[in-house]
Formats: sequence, C-alpha cells, structure tokens
Amino acid sequence: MANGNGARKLPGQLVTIERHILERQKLHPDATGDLTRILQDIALAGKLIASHTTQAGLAEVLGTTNEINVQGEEVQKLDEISNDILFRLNDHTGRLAAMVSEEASDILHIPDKYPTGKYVLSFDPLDGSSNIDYNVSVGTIFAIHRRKSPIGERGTLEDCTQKGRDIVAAGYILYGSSTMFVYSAGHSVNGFTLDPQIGEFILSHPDIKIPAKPKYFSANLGYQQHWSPGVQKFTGWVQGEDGGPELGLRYIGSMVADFHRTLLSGGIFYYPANIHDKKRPNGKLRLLYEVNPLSFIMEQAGGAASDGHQSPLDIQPNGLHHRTPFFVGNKELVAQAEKFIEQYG
Ligand code: P6P
Repeated sequence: MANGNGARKLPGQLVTIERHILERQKLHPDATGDLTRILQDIALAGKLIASHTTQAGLAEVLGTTNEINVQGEEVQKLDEISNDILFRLNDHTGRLAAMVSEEASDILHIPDKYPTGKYVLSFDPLDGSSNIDYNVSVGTIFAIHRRKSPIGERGTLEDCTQKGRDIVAAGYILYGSSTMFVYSAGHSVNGFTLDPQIGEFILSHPDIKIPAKPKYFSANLGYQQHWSPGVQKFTGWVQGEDGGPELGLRYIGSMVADFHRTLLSGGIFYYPANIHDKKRPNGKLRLLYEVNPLSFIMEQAGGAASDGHQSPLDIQPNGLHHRTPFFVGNKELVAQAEKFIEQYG
C-alpha cells in the first residue's frame, strides 16, 4: 500500500510473528520457550521455502526427481528441498524427540550427535506439490505434540501417532499470491503475511473465525461417481437439492489453498473415500500431517471437521501415513454431510 508521497504504508499495529508467538507464550506460565522457538523455526523454514517456490519456474528446481516417495507419488524437487529445510532447521535444536514427514516412510529420528527434546513435529513439507509446474499455490502443513516417552531417549512410534486432540500447536504456510503463515497454539487462529522486502511475517488476519454464512463448497466432482450414496446426496444438497444452500464451487486441487479459502470465505472442503478404490478405501489425505492440523485450526476458528462420522482429532492413528476421508468447514455443513452419510451410507 502506498500513500500520497509513495512511501509504503505499514499496517497500524506492526506485529511480527516472533513478537506474537512470544506474547502468546505468556499465556503459559510454565512455558520454557521451546514451543515458541519451534514455531519461530517453522516460520523461518516458510521464508526459505517461499524463496524457492517463487522462483520454481526459473530455477532448475522445476520438475521431478524421478523418485517415488512412500505415498507412491513422484517426488518433486521442491518437495525434497522443503523437507530438507524443515528437517535441518529442527534436527539439532534439542527441542524435538522425533519428526514425521509425508516424504519419509519411517520416523525421522534426531541424529545421535544431537540431544532430543520434549516435542514431536509432524509435517507435509509441500502439500499440493503436483501443482508446482502449473504455478498453482502450494503449502506446508504442520502439527506439534508433546512426546509421551521419557526425555533424553529416541522418540518412539507412540510419540508420533498420538491423536489430533492432543495437538499443542498446528498450522500451515500458504505459498500463493502472497506467503501466509496461519497457526494456533490452542487459543485462537492468527494469520501473518510475509513482507518480502523486510523478510518478516506481519500479523494481517488476527483471531480468524470462519464466517457464519457459507460461500463455496470445494470437492473434486471428477470422482463423484466413486463416492458413497450419502456423499453424493450431500453433494446434490449443497448445490440446492432438497432445500440445500446452493453454494458455488471452487476447487484448486491444493488442499492448503482450498482450506484457506474455506476458512476465510465460509463453506466446506471435502475429500471423501473412493468406494471403488480397494487400494485407498479411506481416501487420499493423511491424518497425521494433513487432516489433523487443519481440523485443529478449523475447530479453533469456530468450524468443524469430520471423517464422515466423527472428528478426525478423535481417531487413534494406525500408523504414520494413516489415510482418512475429510470434511471441513462450517459446523452446519459438516453436520449435514454426516447426516446424509448416516442415512444413505
Ligand atoms: P485430487 C495434493 O496432491 C493433495 O494431496 C491435496 O493437496 C489436494 O487436496 C488433493 O491431493 C487433490 O487430489 O485427487 O483432487 O487431484
């Protein structure tokens, strides 16, 4: 924003993410500052990843590494770079017991030469990466839990497969027309926009709440014939059948972007199971580092999340890459989806 003399007009109260996280720390008298510093490290990772995603079309990072990851998906170079940035910024700090990444089949242990700490960090380093070559927004998603095993030992699978209900902080970074960092540590949801000229995330969306009036529904209608009868009924209802709300459709195919728009505009995003896909009976999205962090954010913002029957946050993960159907957005819309599924299967 430029005012009369062309000088850039700064937002009224200039709150950087570092300041905001530190101020939130005061809400936890017993806080040691570890969680604060983990969040600050993730914000730094976001700045570094953003510097790559904005040049993806120019630098050699475009294209794939021709490797296949644990998900059976082609690993895009930016996936690997983002994964390395997040791992290397966190592996030596002594704040984490272990890490979980979409890009790694097993737990990412802290190297023996470094101390372990009291938190577990799970992340999808670059969700939506299949869209990188089309210059579509992509995102990083993360969740932080307290470890359950004794400090000082290597993190365990039990530490890494805790319910989303026990998340202490979660958020996402959206690399879009601007780079945004949105997080919650359990009190409210706050959004920060990166000012590339000063390299700071500035508070731009304080205390985000999903609007009461829904605007869009967001799903890949290309798969509609593979959805259960209940989900198909719900999809007709959101478009006005049986007195439904007749919402517009927006689908980017990059979940962080689709989720962020749903959070700010109101509506529902859903990725149901494909009932004809024996390989993926529970859909495509992963519980630990995609669905749970976004469910945590949406609940903090006054919305709801479901796997079609219950909040994903109440599901006991059956492994690091547990997949689940996902419905997220306004409470009434999520509840209606659950009703149709209960009634029609
Ligand atoms: P489809 C991206 O690969 C992703 O994991 C999510 O970001 C996105 O919501 C979904 O897959 C898109 O999948 O099958 O609609 O292309």
